[in-house]
Amino acid sequence: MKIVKTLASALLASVALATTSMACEVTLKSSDTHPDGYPTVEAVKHMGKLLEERTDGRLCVEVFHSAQLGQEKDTIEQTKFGVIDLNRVSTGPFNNLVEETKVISLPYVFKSVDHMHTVMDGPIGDEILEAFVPHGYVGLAFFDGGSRSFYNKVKPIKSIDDLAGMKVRVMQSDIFVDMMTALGANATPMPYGEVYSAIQTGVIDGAENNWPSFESSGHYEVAGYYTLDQHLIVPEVLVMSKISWDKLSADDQAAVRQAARDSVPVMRDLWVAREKASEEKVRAAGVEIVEEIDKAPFMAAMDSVYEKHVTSDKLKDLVSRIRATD
Ligand code: GTR
Repeated sequence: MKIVKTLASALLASVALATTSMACEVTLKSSDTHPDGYPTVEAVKHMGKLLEERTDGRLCVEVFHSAQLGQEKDTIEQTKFGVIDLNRVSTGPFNNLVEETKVISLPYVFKSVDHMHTVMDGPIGDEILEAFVPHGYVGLAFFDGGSRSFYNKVKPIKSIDDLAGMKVRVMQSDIFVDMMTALGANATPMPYGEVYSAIQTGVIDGAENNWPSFESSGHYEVAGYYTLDQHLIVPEVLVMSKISWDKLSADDQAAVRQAARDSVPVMRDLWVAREKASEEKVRAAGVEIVEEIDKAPFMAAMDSVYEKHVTSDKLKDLVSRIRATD
């Protein structure tokens, strides 16, 4: 009896598999460092549903969440080689590869999240998406990453002076290393997935991120002080491997691009809700939050970062156009 049951379920499973692969001629493999349910993961799943409907099931997307395919820097490389088709990452780890992404990773370059939306939804956003192509990626859409602030396990940061000598993890980009140096701290670039245990064991004192990442990563469990200095508003990006892209017909390419664009408003709604829920969870856990902080000295300290990184005419022009956008 047991054997019959096992055989029957094996048969059912193979029928299910066959149905899936018959329905989807091409299943695009998509990477995300965040867990299932996180706004970026859900937005790419939504994009996949739209694509499946609009191509009569020819194109599907499978999202590998929770860094199943690796940490961001490694997945960015694998995407270039077409091992991964789609990748949702912060634009930070792209800074050393695609020069134009540097301008949207600069501290305090955006006045607010609304300002970031206006810039990224307009011609500057399109120009930066285009800039990925010569490097082996097709930029499809920008997602939200809220604003990032400092957290640590040692003490509440109430001014720049409190950061002096602190070991703070940053994303792997020279801009963020220089940002921490300018603030008098010791920058430790490391992959996101290593941050929890690095704080726990004291390898670093803290890191920086938005509410949803601070919460979903569990970093708030080991870093009890969060200061809302909002030094970075870094958009996130969904890219496709140019190798995978070139295998698609022009119609399918257009469908991918449109589905990605249509996932943006969905992502933004999910983001607003998740920010609120994460904030509530972190506050309820007893994390000490420094709400009011004079940002002026933090902003003034960033002059050296701009001087070092905004050197070409192209980047200077982009920065001044971002600043001139209302
Ligand atoms: C998150 C972002 C991730 C990753 C992470 C990090 O806010 O969504 O893509 O970049 O930060 O700090 O590495």
